[in-house]
Amino acid sequence: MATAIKKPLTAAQFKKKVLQHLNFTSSQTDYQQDPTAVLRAVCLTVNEVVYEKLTETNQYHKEHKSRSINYLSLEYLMGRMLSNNLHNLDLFDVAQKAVANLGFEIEDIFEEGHDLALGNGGLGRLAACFLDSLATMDFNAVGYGIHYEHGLFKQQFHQGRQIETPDEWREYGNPWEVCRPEAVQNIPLFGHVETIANTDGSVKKVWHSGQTIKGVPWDVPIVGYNSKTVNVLRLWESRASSHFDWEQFNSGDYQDAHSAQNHAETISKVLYPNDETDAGKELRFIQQYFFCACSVKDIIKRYSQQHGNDWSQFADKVAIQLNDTHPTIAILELMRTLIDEYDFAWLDAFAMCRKVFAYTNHTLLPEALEKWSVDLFNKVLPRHLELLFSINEYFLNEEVSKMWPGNDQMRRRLSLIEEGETQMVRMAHLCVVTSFKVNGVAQIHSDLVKSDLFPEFDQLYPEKLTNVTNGVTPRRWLKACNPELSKLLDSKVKVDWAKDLSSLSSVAKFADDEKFQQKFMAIKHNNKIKLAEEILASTGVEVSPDAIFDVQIKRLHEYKRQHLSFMHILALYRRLLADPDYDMHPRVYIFGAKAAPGYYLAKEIIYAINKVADKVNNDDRIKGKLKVVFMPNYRVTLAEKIIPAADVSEQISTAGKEASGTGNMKLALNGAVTIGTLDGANVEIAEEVGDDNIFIFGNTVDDIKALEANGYNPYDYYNNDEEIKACLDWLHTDYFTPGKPGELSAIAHSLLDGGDPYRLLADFADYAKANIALDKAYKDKARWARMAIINTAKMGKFTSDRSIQDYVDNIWKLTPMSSQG
Ligand code: NBG
Repeated sequence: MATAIKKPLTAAQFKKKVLQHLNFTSSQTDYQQDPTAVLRAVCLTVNEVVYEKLTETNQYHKEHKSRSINYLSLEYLMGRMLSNNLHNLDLFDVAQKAVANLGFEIEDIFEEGHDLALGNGGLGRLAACFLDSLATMDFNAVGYGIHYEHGLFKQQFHQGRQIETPDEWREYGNPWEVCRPEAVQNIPLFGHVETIANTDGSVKKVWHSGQTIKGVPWDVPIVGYNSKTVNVLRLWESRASSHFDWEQFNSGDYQDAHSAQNHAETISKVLYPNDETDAGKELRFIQQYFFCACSVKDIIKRYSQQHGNDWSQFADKVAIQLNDTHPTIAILELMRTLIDEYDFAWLDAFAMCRKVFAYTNHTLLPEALEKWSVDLFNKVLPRHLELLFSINEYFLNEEVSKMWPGNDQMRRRLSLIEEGETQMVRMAHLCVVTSFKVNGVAQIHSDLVKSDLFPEFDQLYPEKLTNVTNGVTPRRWLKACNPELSKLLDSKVKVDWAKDLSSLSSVAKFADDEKFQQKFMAIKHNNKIKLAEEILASTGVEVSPDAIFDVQIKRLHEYKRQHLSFMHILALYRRLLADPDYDMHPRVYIFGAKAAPGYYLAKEIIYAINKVADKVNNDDRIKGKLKVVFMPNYRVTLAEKIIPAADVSEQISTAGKEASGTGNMKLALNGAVTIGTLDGANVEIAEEVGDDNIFIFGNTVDDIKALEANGYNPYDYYNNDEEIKACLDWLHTDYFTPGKPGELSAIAHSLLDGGDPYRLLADFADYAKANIALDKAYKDKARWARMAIINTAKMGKFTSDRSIQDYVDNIWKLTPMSSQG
């Protein structure tokens, strides 16, 4: 199993197959004019290899009755698939040659592909990295999610403001997915519960649903890197169960005949575009239930195919990971199924759930901790609500009251139901109570989950709360996106670093080697030239690859503090205006970020950055020392272009707010040096690279707590720091928005009268100071090269393979294919 896989096709064979697909699948003989047709034919060719391996993988796990991990996530940010699949199958060179023979550059063919953007940000991209690692490490895993018709919106800027347009990723089909009619599920919703008395005095509950939705699965194959495995990502699409009402249609009521179908199909129509916060909408709740119910039914079906009606091994064979609280209803669905459909006793069903589910927490932000009203639950899922109440009763009486006898306050605090004007269900509490493990996503975050978020639960269940630090796949985030650097690393590292990332640490010994430094930095420079071209094409701004490329790419959120960097840009601009010879190496600030469409201040921040960019980029007085670009439509594919070209990685969230971050890992892996706070995984990155190779600044979690205990007042900073005052006052003028004073005031308001909720002003001075140190370090070429090399060399810990191994060892207890014999 572990041996290298032999190339399944030669370039000549590959080309022949592509031509066959062009001829016989697409009937496209005039392909020279049609790179899209070539892309499709190449994908179909790759699929021949992929599906053969998928069949073998399935066969193997069937024979071995392998334990499986079932990853439930409402989001998967897959990006494009072709380049990744070619690398993972070791067919990249073959395909490149074959396509060149047909008269195309492989990169141009890639450009024809759509991103699978079925996610918002970190959480969705993490799920995608985990699927890559699970397949690479030969684990039996299925990802479950929703087949959204529209993924994350496309972003454009109109006079500096964000405009959203729908994402049409599969308008003309998606070559990577296959529909599985044999695995369709029917999902009941609404209705009421009937209580039927049995002759023995017990009762049976029967849920009479008001509507049934059909769940149609689409499978996207997940190809492991240099492994035997192809797993699947199974995405559910909703359809009306009775497809079309012909009777109604024949009676002339055309509109109504359609409406049930439209209503049902709405469920998988669109991804909710909120990153950390939740909309709390009925449709979102139904989305969650729909996909959980389809997935639980599918998991049970797969199990039954091997074990029939013998439930004794279920918990040994099945683990279900909940990616945040979004799929929590899966717990109640399994409870319901076991009790109502398989006659389990309540306690046995509950015990089973507690052996099967594990939950990952991805944020401490209170607004992101999901709550659903009891009324909504009752309307959509009346039977599940009953079960929820029964779990709560058991939990409060048998566990909370035994641990804290007579403590009603504790019962109220821990209850699965929040009492108030409207009763709300606390989904995170249900997760913690019913899961066998709960993990945070970086050490500092997991510590805060224990100490600040769930301290009582940690007392109640001492072994349950744990940490698994996030990671990223080095296949996509180094090998595929940065081919030149990958080749350089290949020349120095004897083993396959893409599968064993810690082996890169051996490169650290070349950190002071002048020749190696030159090669490393020449690659960075080339990548910067390419990005400069992309910047020119997408923003019209010309930037010099000799400048520092300072990158901040992530969702737009106040806690991530893009506006801290923005404030610092204003400060630099002021310094340059006051003294055009102000000593700084030229710097290009590169932003990429989408704001949730309803997030007012986030959109104002985008607007402000764009307006300041217009001014700064066209101001000859500052001699091109400062440039600012906001690249539109940030997404996985754009990240793959920006990251290899970054010199500086901005990771400047308020300490305690960013659970982990994963962009921080990708950037450092590609030789960018971090300027960041002691937050999320930055803390562990600093431990790995050492203090000399990172710029840490700002208040720590404890400092922030102390600041708040003393009564935080942003005006203290405004009144005492001339630069802060000048920059904030500037925003009220029309300097950046001629004729329209005050257009950028919203940021200043939020930082002053709004109380500066993310303590930006408290970190400003130290951030500015760290930037001076950074500027100085960059001017020393050898020193900077050393820092960049060390960053790449020391990222071994942050491969998602290590994260998955941690999950496997501490939570899932799986055995890979290779070790099962
Ligand atoms: C995000 C955190 C990030 C973290 C990713 C992946 C959500 C709700 N949370 O810090 O903000 O890296 O999850 O764990 O998207």
